[in-house]
Amino acid sequence: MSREFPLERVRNIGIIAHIDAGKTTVTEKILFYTGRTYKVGSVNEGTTVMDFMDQERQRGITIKAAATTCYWHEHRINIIDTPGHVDFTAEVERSLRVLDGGVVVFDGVSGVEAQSETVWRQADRYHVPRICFINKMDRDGADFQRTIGMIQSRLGAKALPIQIPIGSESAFKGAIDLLEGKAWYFTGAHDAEPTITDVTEADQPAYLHARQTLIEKLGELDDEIMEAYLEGEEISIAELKAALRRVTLANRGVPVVCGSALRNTGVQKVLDAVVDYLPSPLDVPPITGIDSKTGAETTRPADDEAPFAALAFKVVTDPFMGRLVYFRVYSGKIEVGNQVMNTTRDKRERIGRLVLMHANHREDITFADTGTIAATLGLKSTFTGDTLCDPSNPVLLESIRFPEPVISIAIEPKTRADQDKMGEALQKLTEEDPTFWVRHDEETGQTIISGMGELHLEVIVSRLVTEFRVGVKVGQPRVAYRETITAPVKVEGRFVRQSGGHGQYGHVNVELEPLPRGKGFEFVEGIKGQAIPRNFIPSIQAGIKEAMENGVLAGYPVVDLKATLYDGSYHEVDSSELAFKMAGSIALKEGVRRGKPVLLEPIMKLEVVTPQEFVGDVIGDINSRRGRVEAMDPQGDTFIIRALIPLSESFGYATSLRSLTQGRATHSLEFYRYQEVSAALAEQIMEKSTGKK
Ligand SMILES: Nc1nc2c(ncn2[C@@H]2O[C@H](COP(=O)(O)OP(=O)(O)OP(=O)(O)O)[C@@H](O)[C@H]2O)c(=O)[nH]1
Ligand SMILES: [Mg+2]
Repeated sequence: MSREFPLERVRNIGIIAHIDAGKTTVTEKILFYTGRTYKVGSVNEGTTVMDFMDQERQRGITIKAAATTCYWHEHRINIIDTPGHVDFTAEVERSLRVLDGGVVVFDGVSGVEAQSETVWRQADRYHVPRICFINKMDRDGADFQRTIGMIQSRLGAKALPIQIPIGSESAFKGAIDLLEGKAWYFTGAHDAEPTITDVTEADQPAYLHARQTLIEKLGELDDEIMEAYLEGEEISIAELKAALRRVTLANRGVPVVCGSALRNTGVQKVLDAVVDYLPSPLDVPPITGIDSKTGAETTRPADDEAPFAALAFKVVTDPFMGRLVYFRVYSGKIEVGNQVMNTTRDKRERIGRLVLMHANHREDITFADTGTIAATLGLKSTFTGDTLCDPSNPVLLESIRFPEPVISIAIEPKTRADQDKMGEALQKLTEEDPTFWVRHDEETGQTIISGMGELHLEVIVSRLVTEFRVGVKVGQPRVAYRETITAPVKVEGRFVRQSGGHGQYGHVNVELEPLPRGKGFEFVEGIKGQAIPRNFIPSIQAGIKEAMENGVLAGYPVVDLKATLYDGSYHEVDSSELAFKMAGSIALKEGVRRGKPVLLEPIMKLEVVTPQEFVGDVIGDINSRRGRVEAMDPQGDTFIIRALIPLSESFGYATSLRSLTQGRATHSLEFYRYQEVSAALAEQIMEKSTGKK
């Protein structure tokens, strides 16, 4: 079967940005202009297609990434609209993992905000080529050039404006296309066609200057343009576009366009730029994975005829339909009824139904070919990050890594009936969200839920109540502290029992050393000779790991240490895996106790954008929360304050900032790193947590 859309005419893109930049508004307008919807959805009126969850519509923010497909100039564009709030970073992470290109949206007034920087770095990590859309050009204080400057200075990107705005703020009318040399005027009405005219006399100097600058900048990044430029040749529009495409695909530069999604200005030009400059599945390197038969690294080409390989990136439980597994096909093709191999879990699954997702609507399809982002119903054992592939050509693709939660609260069911429902609901929620963890505290009997921030947990609790109809009581937020050692130690772990008949014998010598922050756990097997038979070593490692789950100071997980097993002994008859596991655990506990243990607390990166008059109050408040101001930059009429602040001091920050600044400042909080807690404070924390336990 030939493809409806040749691969070179497919685009898989994500809309990424800081909270409130206008991603969902842009996406809604894209749906309208591509003919996907007949009415324009509005974030403010709660009528969006993409933000369809109750929680999203009520709060006016995106919580979950939503996918859709539309068509523009004979190209098929699969779009994922992602949330901007950092608490939902997992949604951005998994989207970037399966997308080929990104549209980064900026608020023309605030420019590059904290979370834009975070998603930009995430996109860098996945080598995702992107274009920038400077939105909200209609707002008071919008400034195209300043935002371009910030893209360069704050993101270190080579910004290549391919437009300049016509007018600004309330007089914003459209943009001049620097390649075509045409002016695009928009009336602001959603159903009016743009008027395309020659550049006016008055705008000529600005246009010519900007065009010249673009060609020079492009020349620095592309040899062909440089040559033509030096030869003094006239460079055609097609040549300029081709060069811009090369530069964008190689991640050497980013084309920039502008507009106002709310005022229906410039969105069509964003679509043009997506088609012109963002990659098709053929433009990105073939996906690499591990050949399950040989264990060697292998690749899978973007080709319908190649063996099927796909990555599951999202699981959603639909109350009516059951489990929906979203996946991206990297190679080959799958049809309804086919068997696939889940190489991550070594399980076979049958594809019962295939659907294309349009936010929460499903369109049944009979097959999914290379480059498609689709979902399937009925898979039982497939989870986020799993590989699905052709059973006769098994391959394992790299999974998706997610950050660990930093904040927890205890929740309790209100009634007995709520108890069972709560367990089931939490199970579904953890399946959907890899940054949401649930744990049962043995000592207090409480259920502890953990997530990325206060808003994250607040949304989960609201969903429990409204979506799953579970009555719950919620405790105070708690910090996910960690423990670690600060000095190297050598310790012995012995687990020896002689109780007539068969005894137990495990004996290990382990050296523990501190590792730098964020390094986790490392195990080194350094036994000389045959002190312990090899088959017991995995048990020792498992014993150490298990003991690390509960530290010695206040029972928090132990992190950032290296354990070297350097000696030990065994008994011909009495040694067992269990005995060695116990010995490993004993050694670890003893080692941590003697290795000058300390408590670590999560430190958050805080960024506040505030009118100048409140700068003093905001800084005073940060200082009183054990925070440290790192930088303060004026930006237009406002100030950006960057600070580090312990998570434990950040609870309720949104409310207190609102009252300090009459609601005129915005902020974002994001996990930065773990840091040692002072001895005095550690004392208090230990008292509290051991008291509670
Ligand atoms: N003035 C103006 N407001 C806009 C524009 N685009 C969006 N907005 C408004 O900005 C607010 C946020 O828009 P959204 O589209 O929800 O932003 P978002 O980036 O999707 O936000 P999150 O998904 O929560 O990160 C809404 O009130 C929009 O109406 C624009 O071009 N001009
Ligand atoms: Mg949104």
